[in-house]
Amino acid sequence: MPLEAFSIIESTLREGEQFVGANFGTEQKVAIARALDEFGVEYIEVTSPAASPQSYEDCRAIASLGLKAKVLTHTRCTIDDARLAMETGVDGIDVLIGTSSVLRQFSHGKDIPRIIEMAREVVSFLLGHGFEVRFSTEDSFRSNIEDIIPIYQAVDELGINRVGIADTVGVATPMQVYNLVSRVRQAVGCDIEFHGHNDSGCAIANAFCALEAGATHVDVSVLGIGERNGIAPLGGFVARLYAHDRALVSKYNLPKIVDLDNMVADIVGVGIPFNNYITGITAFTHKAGIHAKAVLNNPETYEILDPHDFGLTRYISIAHRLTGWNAIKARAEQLDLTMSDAELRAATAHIKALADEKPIGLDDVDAVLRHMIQERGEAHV
Ligand code: HCA
Ligand code: CU
Repeated sequence: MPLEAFSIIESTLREGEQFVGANFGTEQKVAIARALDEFGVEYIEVTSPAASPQSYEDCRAIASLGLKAKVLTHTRCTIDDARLAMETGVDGIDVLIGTSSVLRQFSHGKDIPRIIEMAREVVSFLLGHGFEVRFSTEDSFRSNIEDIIPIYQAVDELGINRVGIADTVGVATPMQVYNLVSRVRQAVGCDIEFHGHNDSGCAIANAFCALEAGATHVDVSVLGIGERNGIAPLGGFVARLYAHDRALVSKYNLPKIVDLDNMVADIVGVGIPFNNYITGITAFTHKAGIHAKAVLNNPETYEILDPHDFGLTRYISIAHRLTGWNAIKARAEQLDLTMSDAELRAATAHIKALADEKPIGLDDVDAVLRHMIQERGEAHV
């Protein structure tokens, strides 16, 4: 199914600020916003100006940077919050209210007719002032679908830009996301945003499925940082889109992902996980002899992502018992050692035996190769 034209709503400066390790200073926020803008995200979402006086100032600061990306802020569904958001100079305002019974009961205590009334009031107020507006139902997947569709329809009738579906607790499966987004797609004419948490590991798949079902906007954050273990990560989501069709992400400056992951990891004081999408240390490392041979012939055999498109290189690990003679041959060529196939096979057998005895490194591989040459008495430089 062809994906709709989509936009990324980058929420490192909103959802990401809800990550326990995030305590962004103004300069850090500006640096992150500029880097995201260089990458080319369509939207940058920042913390509500109602959160604190500094949040208000920072929201204004980001909105006045003159970025290519549109700047959004995020508010509760009240006229006071909406008014404050309007003052900050942002392009758009993402409004949200909890609609699950658990949130209605334990958070704000409003019933659905009252929520519809409040939504109408706040959304028409913001639209009337010329803002791009989104209305989202928090915890959509534990809300009653018969409750949330009328809410979406009510704001759609007002001419809202988009409605948001939020998997606040990371409970949804791709199939559930597909079904709910499809239902909403039939019910409203406006754009649809999806925001999904990663508590059970489905955030990227869910975001992708939302697009397949007709969503137009997807929320991500750098490294996926957010409440608890966060939301769909920018890099991983881009990897998913790239794997589907490279053309989908040709509009972005892909090598910038490395800078963004490093910058945000640094700022929030975490390491990039070894197995992270694109930027994990092992993301482009090949090991087994069969893999190494094929990758040396044509990297596409075992790579769905071309590291060069992300400004990175692949690495073939050869110093271990799973190595193969094609990989050892490539190493000999790198060292400018001319060896026969028989010699290379013998060297490979030797390296495997050595690796069975103890962990070995590239130095050991090189030593075996050089020793072989010396033994035949004709060293090549
Ligand atoms: C929050 C909730 C939220 C909002 C998502 C949205 C969620 O922490 O404020 O506005 O679409 O996960 O429901 O992040
Ligand atoms: Cu969230």
